[in-house]
Amino acid sequence: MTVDYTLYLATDHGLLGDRDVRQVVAVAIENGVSVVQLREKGESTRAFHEAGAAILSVTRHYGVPLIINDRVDIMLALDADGVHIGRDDLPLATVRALAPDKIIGYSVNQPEHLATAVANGADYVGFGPVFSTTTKVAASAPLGLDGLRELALDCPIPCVAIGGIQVENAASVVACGVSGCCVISAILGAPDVGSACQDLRRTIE
Ligand code: TZP
Ligand code: MG
Repeated sequence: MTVDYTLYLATDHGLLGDRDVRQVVAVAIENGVSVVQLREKGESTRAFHEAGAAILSVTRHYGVPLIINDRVDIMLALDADGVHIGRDDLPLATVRALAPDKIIGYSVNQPEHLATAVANGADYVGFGPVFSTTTKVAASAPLGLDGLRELALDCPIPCVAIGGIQVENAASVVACGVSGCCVISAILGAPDVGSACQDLRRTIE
């Protein structure tokens, strides 16, 4: 599957509030989101799986890939399109063996992590956090634009930037050479999800 990483939305149910995740994801896709990640920190396995089934019905309808954060078991149970893992999750080589044909993303914030990702068959990497963010608990120190540029320069696979990306800084992030931007609060925290997606998409392109 060829993936368009231009505008990558990760979910956060704290930011969704009472809104129906299916509706929000549908509006986001209709206005430019090209990949969706279900990120459910602190939810039960059952609730995570249920949220995945709900979102998958929407992403399938639009032909957009759904990536599951952290949990290869839930990704396989749903037959979702891929999984995004980091250094605290199952090892990348193990995940690749379990899911030979799925999209696998790997979180990177140092050159050594990028080497691990490439050597073990990741399909794409996420570079972050680029800027400081309150969305992720215990995120590593921000890379800044210089750190991001250095990682992107040597990257032989698609890469997305994440962490504190807003419409105001998205152009400078893209200028570092990434394939796209992954955002949470710039979309889910916006008063109008559709126009936030349109503004981000236009800026990134
Ligand atoms: N990984 C690094 S920063 C981050 C994740 C999941 C959170 C990004 O959220 P936001 O709201 O787009 O800064
Ligand atoms: Mg993880």
